[in-house]
Amino acid sequence: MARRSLSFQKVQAWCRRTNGDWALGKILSTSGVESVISLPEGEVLRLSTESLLPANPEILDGVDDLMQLSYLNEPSVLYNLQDRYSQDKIYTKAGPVLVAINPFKEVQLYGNDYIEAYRRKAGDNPHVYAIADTAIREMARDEVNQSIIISGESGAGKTETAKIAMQYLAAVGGGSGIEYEILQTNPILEAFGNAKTSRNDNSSRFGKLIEIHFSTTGKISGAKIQTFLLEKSRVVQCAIGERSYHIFYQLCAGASLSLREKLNLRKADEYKYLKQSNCYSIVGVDDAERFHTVLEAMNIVHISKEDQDNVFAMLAAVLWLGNISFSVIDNENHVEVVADEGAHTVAKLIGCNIGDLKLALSTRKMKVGHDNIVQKLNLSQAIDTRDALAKSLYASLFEWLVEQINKSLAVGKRRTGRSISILDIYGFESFDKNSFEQFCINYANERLQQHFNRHLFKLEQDEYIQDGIDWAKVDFEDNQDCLYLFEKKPLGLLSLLDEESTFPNGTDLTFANKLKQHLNSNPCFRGERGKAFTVHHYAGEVAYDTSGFLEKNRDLLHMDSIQLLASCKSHLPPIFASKMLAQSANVASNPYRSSAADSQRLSVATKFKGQLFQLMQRLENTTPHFIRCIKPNNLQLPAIYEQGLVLQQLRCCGVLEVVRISRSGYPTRMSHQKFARRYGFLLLENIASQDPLSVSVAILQQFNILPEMYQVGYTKLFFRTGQIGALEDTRNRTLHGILRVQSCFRGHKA
Ligand code: AD9
Ligand code: MG
Repeated sequence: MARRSLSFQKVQAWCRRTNGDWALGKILSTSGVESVISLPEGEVLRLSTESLLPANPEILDGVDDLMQLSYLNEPSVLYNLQDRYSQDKIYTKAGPVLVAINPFKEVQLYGNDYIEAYRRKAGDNPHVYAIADTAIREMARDEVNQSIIISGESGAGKTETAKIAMQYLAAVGGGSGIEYEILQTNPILEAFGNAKTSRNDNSSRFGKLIEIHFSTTGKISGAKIQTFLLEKSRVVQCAIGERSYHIFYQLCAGASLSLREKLNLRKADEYKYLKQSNCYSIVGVDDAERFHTVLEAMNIVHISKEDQDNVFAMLAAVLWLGNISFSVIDNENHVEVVADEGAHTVAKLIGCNIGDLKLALSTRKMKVGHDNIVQKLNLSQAIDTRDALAKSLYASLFEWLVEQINKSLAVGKRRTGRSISILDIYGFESFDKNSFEQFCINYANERLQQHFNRHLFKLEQDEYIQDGIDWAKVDFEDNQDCLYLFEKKPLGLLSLLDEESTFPNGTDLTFANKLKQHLNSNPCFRGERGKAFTVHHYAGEVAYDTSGFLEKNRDLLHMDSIQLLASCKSHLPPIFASKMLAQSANVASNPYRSSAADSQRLSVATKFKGQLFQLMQRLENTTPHFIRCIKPNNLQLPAIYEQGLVLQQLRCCGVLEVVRISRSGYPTRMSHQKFARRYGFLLLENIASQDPLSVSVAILQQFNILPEMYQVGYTKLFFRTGQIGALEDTRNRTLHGILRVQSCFRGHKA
C-alpha cells in the first residue's frame, strides 16, 4: 500500500534519518527505485523509494483520534502524538483506547471547570474525564460493572491517571462525603507503598485495585481497596540512588518533638536501612510537609490517634531493627545480639523483653527426629532473621493499614452491586539487574496484556469468524506463549521455582540450571551464563538474575520470630502474629517445626498467581475501558519526546493494531430479524420472500448501501462506522411523516 500511494503528486513522505528517527521530507524527484528527498533543515537525502512511507495531508495534523488518519504508519502516528503533545494535548484516542502521554509538568486540563464541561458533554477532547464519564453512564445504562484499566511502563503516569479518574468519579458521584475519604486514601497508600526508583521518583511498589461502589441514584456509597504483592525487600535493601518507602523519610523529617522522643527517632541518615542507598531526598519534595498531609489523611479515614502512634512505633521499630548488630562468640561464627541502643529501642517499641528479642534473633528452635533442639545462628543466618522480621513487620503493617482503610470506606448496607473499578498495577520493569520482584511484576503485566488482547482483538475477531463473515484477520502480538512459559505445569517458570523452593538443598544456581534444562526449547526463554535467564516479554526482553529467588519465594519468617511478635505487649505485633499463624496454620501447633512443615505455606509466587487469577476473573465480569500511559523520555522531564522510546511502547501495547482493527472492523451489528423488523416498512416494493434475510438484503439494495460497507453473517448483519446512521435518519423522517399524516387525519375527524 505504501508504494502505490506514493504518486508524483504526493510531495511529502516520511523518511528515516541516519539516527533512526523519522522525518517529514519533500520528494524532489523519484526514479522508481531511488528518490531524492529534502528535509526541513535543508539536508538532501537519496533513499530507496521503497523505504519511504506516505504522509497524511496537513488537514489531518493533530487529529484527536488516530482512527481518522488516512495513513496509519508508525511515523504518522508518532508525529500526530508529538504534534499534540507539544501543545499540551496529552490525550489522544486510538479507537476504543485512550493514549495518555506523561507531560512531566502541570498541564491546565483538570479541575472543576473541566469536570463540569465533561459532565455536560461540552468537553469534546479525549480525556481521562471522558473515560470516567462513559464508565458512569454505561454502568447505569447496562447495569454492568465497569473497570478502568490503566497500564504502561514504570513512570508512564498510571498512578496519576488513576487519581484523575477518581477525582472525576468523586465529583460526579459525590455528595455523601465518603468521596473525600476515598481520595484521601491516595496520600496514605503512596506514602507507605511508593518509593523513589531509578525510573520514577514516586514509583508504586504494589498493585492496586480500587472498587468504587454507587447507589441506585448514582452516588458513591463506599469503596474497597485490594492490593497486590508489596515489594518488601526494599525495606531492608535498595539500590544506590533509590529510596525505601517514602513514609520512613517523612517520619524522620516531619515527626513532632514529642513523637520523636517517644520513638527515639533520629535523622534518616542514622539508620542503616536508609543509609545504604545514599539517597535521602527527592528534588522538589518536602518530606516533612508530606508527613503532615499523611497525618491529615489518616484523620480523615478515621485512623485514631492511638492507632497512628502504633503505626509510627512499628515504623521506628523497623528502622531500629536495621541498626541491630551481632558479635561473633565462637570459632563457628555463631553470634549474639549486641545489646546496644538499637536492640533496646526495638524491644521497647514492639513491647517485648530484650532477652526474648536477643534469643529470637540469634537462635532457632528445631525439631530433629524426635528431639527438640535449640540451634545457634551464624552471622549471615542472624542477619537474614533480623531482615526477615523487619520485612514482615512492614508488610503486615501495610496490610493492616489497608484493612483499616477498607473498614472506614465500607460499602453500606444499601449495596447495589454497581461499581467502577480502577486498576493501577506496577508497570513493566526492566533494570540493569532484575530480580524476583521484576519477575512477578512483569508476569502480572503479561496477564494484563492478555486481558487487553482478548477484549480488543480476540473477542472482536472471534465474533466475525463465528458468524462466518469474510474477514482478513489483523495480526496482533499474542502473548500466550509467554504466559505458558510462566504458568505451565509442571514445567513452567512458576512450578519449577516452587519445586526448587521446597528442596532443602535447592539453591538459586540449581534453580537456574533446572530452568535451562527444561525450558530451553521455549521460544520465550533463553538460559544465560551462571544464575541468569532471559524472558522474551511482550514489552521486550528482560534478563533475570536468580540470586535471592528461592529465599524471596519461600519468604520464611521463622516461628521464633512469630512467637516473639505474639508475646509483645504493644498493640500491633500480636495482631500481625496471629495473621501470620493463620496463614501457616499447619505449623502453628508446634514451635519446633521441621523444615518440611515450612513448605506447607503457599509460596509468594503461587499466592501472587492466585491473586492475579482472581483479579482477571473480576475484570472479566466488567466492561473494560483501557488507558495506555506512555513515557516520552527516561529523564522525567517535560517537553522531551523521544521517538524511539514512544514507538517501542506503542508497539508493545498494540496501539496501532487496535486502531487498525477498529477501522477495518464492523462496529455496528444487528440480527437479521431485528434489521428486517426495524427497516422493513421502508421497502417501496413488495418482495416475494418474507424471510428476514431476504427482507434485509432488499432494504440494503434499495438504500444503495455499498457492498464494502457491510457484511452478511449467519445470524447478523455487520456494518462499518456510520452506515446505520443514514438508514436511521430515513426511518425517523418516515415515521415522523406517518405521524404527521395520522395527526392530520385525526384533526380532520375532529
Ligand atoms: V510506576 O509503574 O508506579 O513506577 P506510574 O504509576 O506509571 O509509574 P506515575 O503516575 O507515578 O507513574 O507518574 C510519574 C510522574 O509523572 C508523576 O510523579 C508526575 O510527576 C508525572 N505525571 C504523570 N502523569 C501526569 C499528569 N497527568 N500531569 C502531570 C504527571 N504530571
Ligand atoms: Mg504508579
